[in-house]
Amino acid sequence: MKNWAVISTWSMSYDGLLKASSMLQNGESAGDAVENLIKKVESYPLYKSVGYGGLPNEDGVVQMDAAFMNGDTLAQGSVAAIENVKHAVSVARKLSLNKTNSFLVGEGATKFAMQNGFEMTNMLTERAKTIWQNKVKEQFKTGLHPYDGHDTVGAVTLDQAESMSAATSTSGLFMKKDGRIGDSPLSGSGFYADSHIGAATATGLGEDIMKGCLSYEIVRRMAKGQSPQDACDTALYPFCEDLKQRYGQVGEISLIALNRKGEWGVATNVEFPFCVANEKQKAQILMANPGK
Ligand code: SD4
Repeated sequence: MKNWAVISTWSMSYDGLLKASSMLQNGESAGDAVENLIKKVESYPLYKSVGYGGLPNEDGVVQMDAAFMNGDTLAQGSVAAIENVKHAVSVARKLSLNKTNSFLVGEGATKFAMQNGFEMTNMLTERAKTIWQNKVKEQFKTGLHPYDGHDTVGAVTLDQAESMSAATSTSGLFMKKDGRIGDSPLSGSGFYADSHIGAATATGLGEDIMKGCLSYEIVRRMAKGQSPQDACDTALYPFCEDLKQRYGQVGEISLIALNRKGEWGVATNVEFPFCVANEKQKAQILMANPGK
C-alpha cells in the first residue's frame, strides 16, 4: 500500500481521525478525508468550541470560522462569523471551488450556505446557552476574560495519490465580540497546504497566531528541507520569545504539520493532545508538552 497519513488537533478529533484513516486506507482523497474528519467534530454537541454545541459570542450567538485548502491546486475557501450552518467546513470547501468569492463572512456567508442547500440549524444548544448565561452573570462580578473554552479542530491529510489537504473549524473564542474572526479561516495563519511540500494547521489564540502567519511559516521551512518537527519547533519557539520581548506576552499556541512523505511534527506552548495515524501506525492520541 502507498503512503497515507493524517494528523489532527486535540483528542476530540479522534473519532474523526478514525473515519479519515479508513477513508485514506481505502484510497479516498485527502480532501474527502479531511472534510469528514472535521464534520465529525462539528456534529458532536459536547465539544464546546466547534460546530454544534460551540460556545457563543458575547451576544449569545454561535458564530463559526472554517477553512478548507486543496494542496494540489492551492485552492482555498473560508467562511468567518457564519451562523446556523451545520457544517461550516463543507461551505468552505464549496467556496474553494470558486475562482473569486472564495472567502465569505457574516451574513453573506450564511446566505451563501442557505442558497446552496447546506443544512441549516440552530447551533446553540441548551448546554452552551446555560454556560453563556452563567458567564454573563459572572462577568458583572469579575470582568470578562474571553479566552475561556476554546480548541479549534484542524487537520491535515495525505492520500495515496500524494495529494494533501488541510481544514479547520471553530466557534472561536468564547464571549468574543460580534464579528470577531480568528486565525482559523485565514490562509497561512490557521492553515496552509501544498502537496509538493506539506501542510500545517494551528490552534490557540488567533490574534497571536496571525502575528506570525505560523502555518505558512512551517510549510516554507519544510520547503527548505526541514523535517515537520524541526519546522514546527523553529517556527514556534523563537516566535514566542520574540513576541514576549516585543509585546510583553504570548497566548497559547499549538501547531501540527505533515510533509508529503507522511512524516509529522508538533510544537506547542501548552499541554496539547493530538491525534495521528498512517499506513504503518494505528490511530493514536499523543500528548505534546510545551517546548523551549
Ligand atoms: C481562534 N484559534 O479563533 C482559534 C481558537 C482556538 O484553541 O484555536 N482555540 O482564535
